[in-house]
Formats: sequence, C-alpha cells, structure tokens
Amino acid sequence: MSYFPNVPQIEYEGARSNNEFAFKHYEPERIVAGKTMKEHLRFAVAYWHTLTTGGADPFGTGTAIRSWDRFTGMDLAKARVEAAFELIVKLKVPYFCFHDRDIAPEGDTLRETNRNLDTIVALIKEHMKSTGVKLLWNTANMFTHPRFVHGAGTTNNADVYAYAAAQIKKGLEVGKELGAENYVFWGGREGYETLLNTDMALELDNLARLYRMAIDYADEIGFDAQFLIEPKPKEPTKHQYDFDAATTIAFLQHYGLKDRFKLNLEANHATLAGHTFEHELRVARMHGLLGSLDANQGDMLLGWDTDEFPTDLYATTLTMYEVLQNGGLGKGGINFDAKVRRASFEPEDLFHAHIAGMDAYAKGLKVAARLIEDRVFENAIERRYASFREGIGKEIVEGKATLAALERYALQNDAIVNASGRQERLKAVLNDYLLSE
Ligand code: XLS
Ligand code: NI
Ligand code: NI
Repeated sequence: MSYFPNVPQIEYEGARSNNEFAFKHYEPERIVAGKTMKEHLRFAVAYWHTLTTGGADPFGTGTAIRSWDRFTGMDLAKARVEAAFELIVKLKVPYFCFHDRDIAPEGDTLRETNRNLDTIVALIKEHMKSTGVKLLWNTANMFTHPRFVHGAGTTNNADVYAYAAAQIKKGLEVGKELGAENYVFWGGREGYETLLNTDMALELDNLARLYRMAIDYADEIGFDAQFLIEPKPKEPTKHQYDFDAATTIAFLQHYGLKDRFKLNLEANHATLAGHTFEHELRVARMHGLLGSLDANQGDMLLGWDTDEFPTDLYATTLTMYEVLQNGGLGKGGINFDAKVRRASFEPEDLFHAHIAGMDAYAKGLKVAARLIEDRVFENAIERRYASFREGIGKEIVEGKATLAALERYALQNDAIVNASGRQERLKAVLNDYLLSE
C-alpha cells in the first residue's frame, strides 16, 4: 500500500522539463568539482516537519492531509515509518534525521517511553536495511514536554537534569544501533527569560558537564558519530545560550570541548541572529568547525523561525561556496529542517517542497563550483589585500612590525591611496554566473 499514490519516483529530467515531479538541476550522479552531486549534497529529510507535525500554528489547528493520520498511538508511529521511507526513496534522498519523540510517542513512564522507542527503532532499522537510506543524525527532544519548562541541561531542577541525561544516553544508544553519522544537540530551552532568577554560570557549567558525559558515554559504547551543536539565538527561550556560531565556539573553547564538537548551522537561525547563513558558515569554517547544515530559509518580513524550504538561489550559491571551500561537509549533510506552509496541506506539497529545495541547492552547487574554478572572488580578494604581501604590509603579517615602526612609516607616508571595493561589480558577476549556468 502507498501513502503517496499520486507521486511517481522522482528523476532528473533537466531544466527544460515541465514535469512537476522531476528534478531540474539535481542530477545525483553528475560530477561537479570532482565528486558526484549526491556526494557533495548529502541531503536529509527532517522527520519532524515532514512526518510528525501537521500545520498547526498558534492561531489554528493542523491543516495537513496525511493518510497516516487515521491511525493513533504506536500504530500511527509505525505508519509514519512506512510513509517516511516511501517519501525518502521516491525523492532519492540518501539520509534522514529525527528527534526521539518524532518517531515514537511517550509512555506513562520513562521505561515505557524507551520501550516504544525500541519498537520503532527496530522497524526503522529494517527499512534502512532494505532501502539503503541512512541516518544523518538523531537528537533528543528536550523542549516539548512540560518537564523541560525551565530547561534540560540548564534547568534549576536536578531531577529534570537527570531525566535529560537519561534521554541523551538512550539517544546515543539509538544512534549507535542505527549507525547515525552525527548526533545533534539543539538547546531549545537552554537559555533564560530573566536574570532575576537565573544562575547563568551554574547553568553553563552544567550544560558543559552534560556534553562531557555524552562524550564519555559515546566512547564507552563505541559510538563514533560526530557531535554537533546547533546554534539559535532565541525561540523558544528569549535568550538562548548557543546564540550563534561565534558564541557557541567560545563556549566549546572555554570548556575544552572544541576537539569533539562541530556545528550544525541552520539558515533561519543565522538570520534570527542578525547574520547571513554564509557568515555563520564562514565563522565555523575558519575554526575548522563546519559540521552540517539545516537547510531552510526565513522570511525577511517575519521575525521568527519560519523554516521555509530553501529556494533563494543567491543564498544556496553562497552557502555551497562556503561548503566547497571547506572541502565538503565530511560526515555532515544538508538536512531540510523545513516545513511546507500551512496552506500547502496536500501530501504532494511535501514532494514539491523537497524538489524545490534540492534543485535550489544543486543549482547553488553548480554555480559555486564555477565561481571557484574561475577564481572570481579569490582574484578580487587577492587584489584587495595585495598591500599585505609586500613592504610594510608584509612586515605586519609576519609579526615584525611595532607601533613605533608603523609610526615612522606613517609619518613619511602622507599620501594614502585607497582603491574601490567594487561591490556592485562583483554582484553583477555573481548574477552573470547564476543566469548562465
Ligand atoms: C529548531 C531546531 C530543531 C533542531 C533539532 O528550531 O532547528 O529543529 O534542528 O532539534
Ligand atoms: Ni534545526
Ligand atoms: Ni530551526
């Protein structure tokens, strides 16, 4: 039986195809910059947005038509697994990601909850085996249940902290069982509302302790996934501790955790923090910490995490530029942490959305590869910083300059000449590449 009877297997048909159920740019086996598109992009479906949630917003209930919704409880969880793998295979997506609570319902006790999880994990394992689909990452949902009202790793309540630890322990075991390539920590409630009741130093120390315990346990059970932290500045908490890449890197450095973690960066979280996505990627890349991507986009006119499917070609191009300059994402991938709009409630919309996102990233990859091959920005940047390769600039870069020496230089150099940054010209060239690919 099929959950998406109206949707065929999606194939690449090229830019001229007008088949709505075909890729126009994503050609999995095509070689770009030395690797297949499939190897570069490592796409993943996000279980929560695609299988679990149903289009509810703070003003209205769910709208999504999902044929698996006729079931409840564990039957619903099982039906979602069937639907998930049908969708993932039809989309030719190699990976998926989930929170523990996306795939199986909570029971009355932690023991029962873990039993539910085990049942679904076993079913997922069978499907992974028969389809070859792999788990990019899993994570623990430590933000939905009311027990996490004051946080999980940064709660004031040690009983809740212990519960969170138990949940992470189980998550690592599940990750190992399913061969997850990464394990994610997103601190949805790891932040604070007011300093009037908050011991920030204790909360941060405790969060680091929890990460340390997770590393130790992963080592103990031989789970060799890459640990990832996903920054976000706010929502649901007013002020989240993993605000952005720079803040998270400072945290990792301070607590001596930098060599065991990388970052899972999300486009909409970047814009919520007042950055572009490429800024966040560059910061992580400079520190060797670019791990994985949550691909989506926000809305310029809305100030929250709208998690739209990524269709902005400028953004996907500049994102793939950073990824290529990073030498790829290693164990990471491109996870569509994105949801169809509430008004796009038909099951087919799930396919249109993923096809749009995959094509936008494929196009971005092709354009970025050509930009790099032609050294478009590299040449411009090299010229712009030429003054640091000779004379006084070279001495500065080599650490030979002192304030006194620079003063001597400045005193006899009255005619400073600057050159244009040529921003508009570079943007026009970027347009030319986008339009001609
Ligand atoms: C929410 C986050 C979340 C993480 C995984 O804003 O993006 O979905 O990716 O917990
Ligand atoms: Ni995310
Ligand atoms: Ni998000």
